Amino acid sequence: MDLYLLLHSVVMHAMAAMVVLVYIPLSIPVKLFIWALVKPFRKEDLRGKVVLITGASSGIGEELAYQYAEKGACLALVARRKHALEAVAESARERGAPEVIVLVADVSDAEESRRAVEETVSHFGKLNHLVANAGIWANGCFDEITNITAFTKMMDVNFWGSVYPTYYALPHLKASGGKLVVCSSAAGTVATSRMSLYNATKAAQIRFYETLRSELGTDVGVTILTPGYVVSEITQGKAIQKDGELAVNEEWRDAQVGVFPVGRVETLCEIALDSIRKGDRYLTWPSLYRPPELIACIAPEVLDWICYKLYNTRNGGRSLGQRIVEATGVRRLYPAALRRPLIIKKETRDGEDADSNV
Ligand SMILES: NC(=O)c1ccc[n+]([C@@H]2O[C@H](COP(=O)([O-])OP(=O)(O)OC[C@H]3O[C@@H](n4cnc5c(N)ncnc54)[C@H](OP(=O)(O)O)[C@@H]3O)[C@@H](O)[C@H]2O)c1
Ligand SMILES: *[C@@H]1O[C@H](CO)[C@@H](O)[C@H](O)[C@H]1NC(C)=O
Ligand SMILES: CC(=O)N[C@H]1CO[C@H](CO)[C@@H](O)[C@@H]1O
Repeated sequence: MDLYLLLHSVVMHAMAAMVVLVYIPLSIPVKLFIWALVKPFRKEDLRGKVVLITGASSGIGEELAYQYAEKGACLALVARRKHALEAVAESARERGAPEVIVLVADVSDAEESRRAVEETVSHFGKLNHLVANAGIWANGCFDEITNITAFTKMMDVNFWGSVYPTYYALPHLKASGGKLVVCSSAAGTVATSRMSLYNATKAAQIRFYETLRSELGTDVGVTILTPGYVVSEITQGKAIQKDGELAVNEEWRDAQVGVFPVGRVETLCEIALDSIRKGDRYLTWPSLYRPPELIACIAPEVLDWICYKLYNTRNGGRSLGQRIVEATGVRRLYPAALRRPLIIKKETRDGEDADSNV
């Protein structure tokens, strides 16, 4: 038995060595060739394609809807705020979407996710892309949380809220040879202080969709988006607070974002849609979040050290990051939208004003 185990171990290590020494050098020119001369000329034509986007009432989901609209796709927009969705639908029509429907659903509920997918397919007769984008954010140090059980809802929305629609959409995507797109986060690939639970929900998404991709083969393409900070209600400060309530907290947002730039959501979505149409496996934007992944892989202790130095507040209650932000006034470089206070628009399922759905 020991010998059998040893044999497998040797084979696995030899295989890894072959990948590094033989496969990588040989595949680089081929990949470069495909990247430069094949993919740019074989982008998917989206005219008449049917795309379901979750979390389309604001931020990244909203902007992706406009980008798809400009390419002539038909849209099914899903979120909980009806009025906000209807406003996005109207703009999407103006920007070229032949047909847009609005579906109010909470994606953390399996039955509501099923209904959203089925209504899309019964309306349009098919489904070509599912964009699982809906998500909520939380930041702050783990040991500052005062109501831990309130954080399970972030897993329910970010992880299960992607998995449920995916489950119900998969048969239709297989039938159309379609694509799955998931909006994870750069926080899912590298350890980032103050985001342990959020990062865990995002890492869970990545692992899930990577595994699914290996099960699906070439039937359905899977593109995993791992954006860094971009302007949206999340970076305007909307997050689950340490007591478990969803609220806007700009001070915590500043402590989190610190010196990092906050990108334009339009640029992210333009680049993301290009990537989706080319069938890329991953897209990380802004590209400054790519090197940390490499560091996390080969020297995790370096990243831990930097994060700890930048974010820990054991030295007088303000982290180094916060002190740099204050000393340099870098906050002035934040996009204007981040300096305007965000009022979370609350409404009931029927579009009435309410305070219960955040
Ligand atoms: N902004 C960033 O810097 C950044 C960076 C990396 C990754 N991301 C990820 O990008 C995705 C989109 O976020 P965003 O930045 O665009 O923030 P956002 O403006 O807050 O948008 C989040 C969207 O998700 C929807 N949503 C939340 N809970 C839902 C639920 N239970 N059921 C259905 N829809 C729900 C919201 O609509 P309703 O409230 O109307 O339901 C909203 O449309 C998230 O997965 C986020 O984690 C964002
Ligand atoms: C903690 O959050 C949960 C879920 O939101 C809630 O049911 C519970 O009442 C909260 N507990 C306290 C002590 O606030
Ligand atoms: C996928 C991944 O790298 N997740 C990271 C999330 O954050 C924790 C702790 O901060 C890290 O240990 C994980 O590696």
